[in-house]
Amino acid sequence: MYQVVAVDLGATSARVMLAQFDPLNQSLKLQQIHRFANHLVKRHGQLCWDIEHLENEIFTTLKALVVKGKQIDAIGVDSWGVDFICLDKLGHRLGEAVSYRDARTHQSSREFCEQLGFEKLYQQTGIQFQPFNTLFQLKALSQESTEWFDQIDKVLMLPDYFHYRLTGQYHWDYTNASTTGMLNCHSGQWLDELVRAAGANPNWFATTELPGTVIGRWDVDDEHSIAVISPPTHDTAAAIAAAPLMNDSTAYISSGTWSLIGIESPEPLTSSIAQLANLTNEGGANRQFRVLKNVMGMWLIEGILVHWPALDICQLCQQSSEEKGFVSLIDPNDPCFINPHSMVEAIEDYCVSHGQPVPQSASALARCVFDSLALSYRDSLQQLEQASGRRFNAIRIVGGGSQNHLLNQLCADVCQLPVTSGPVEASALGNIGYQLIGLGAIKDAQTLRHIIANSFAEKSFFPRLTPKLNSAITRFHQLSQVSPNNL
Ligand code: LRH
Repeated sequence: MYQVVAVDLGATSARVMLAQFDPLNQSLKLQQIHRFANHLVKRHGQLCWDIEHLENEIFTTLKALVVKGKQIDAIGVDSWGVDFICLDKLGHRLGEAVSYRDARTHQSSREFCEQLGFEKLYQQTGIQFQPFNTLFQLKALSQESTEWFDQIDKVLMLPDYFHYRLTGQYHWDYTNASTTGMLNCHSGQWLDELVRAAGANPNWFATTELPGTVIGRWDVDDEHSIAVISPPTHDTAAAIAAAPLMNDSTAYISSGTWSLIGIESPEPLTSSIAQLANLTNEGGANRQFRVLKNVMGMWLIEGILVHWPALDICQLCQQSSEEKGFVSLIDPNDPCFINPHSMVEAIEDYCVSHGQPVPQSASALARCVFDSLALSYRDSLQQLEQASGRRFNAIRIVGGGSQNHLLNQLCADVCQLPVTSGPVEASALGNIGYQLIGLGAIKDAQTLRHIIANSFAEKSFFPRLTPKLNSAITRFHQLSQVSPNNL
């Protein structure tokens, strides 16, 4: 029996999961050890991650597991992409872990991108335009005249920072490095010229490595030392690695704070169609490309729930399933939703400015979001079909958001495709799976998917006839003009 721990950091909630893998029966069991809130904090006028809080929760939980006498064969950390930490020569942290939701890049990113020529950039990196790509964050940092800027010796993506804190080793995981927008998508190498253009130094980074690599050991105390094995450290890469995708005609949605909707492809898709649709080509755990579209996901719902603290997501979904559908619609990717002062006001203002009724309750607001997300999935699927030349006949939804039966059903209805949901803990499972591959306990990526498919429950949703669908699609298209200007 193997026991492996995944630290899976989400933008709003983080968890430490313990997995047991039985090699004889090829079965995997997952247990939640600890779940804790993750939140943004304001530091020196910037929105940052509370890095001390995260580190404290991680180390306390891991130590408690060891003290309880749990045999642990390996540990690995994954988190959201693009964000990083700077270190000095001695390995000390410089500054804060500024969040991608901070506005520091929102103006300048577009200018910088135009200066570099987005088409050339896209051809080289295959990475979508998002104002928060690491490339633009580094540019903003280099222009901030921070007093410690000259002391930067290394830049680590967030999960690799925690790996470093555990092992003392520096490591750059390929999947997360691909989200920086600074890797050549064909060679997987850092584009030094681009790194320099961002005001950064190519020496701050080293060669990326594939998931499954042993990074080092965490010496807990005199008696205990545990291997630290790199998972796909980008949570989306981990989630897709755990999605039981068995053929090319199934599209996936990794549903959480974001809805990442896409396909796997052996090569990057960088045609003008893909560029116009702002599809990204992120590095997959299994050397495939994750060709996908970022759609603003549960972030919108989390923003609504802030205003109704007594409501939980299950109650909200139940109530919104009783609301009339397709009354008011939003473009979920409109930049006004990336970090509004109030999500409710942002949705209300959007409805007013687009001549639609203002939703009058939490459930009506949520229904507006769910309908709009499903419509947005439909458009994204069409863009993916155009860019890849494939036809989809099914959708697999994984991640925390896959527990939302209302959204799963709406997705099936609006896309007119069967939907299968699960596993819920996809990123933790992808994390664990690649540690087990690293340990030699699981043969390869495909075997991992079979093991996950056989070990965890799934649920099916079949498309139903939806009377107001066509007019809703037309109205939605009037709102969301497909353009890379949209986030
Ligand atoms: C999802 C995610 C997504 C990125 C965003 C920053 O958690 O990693 O893939 O685009 O966060």
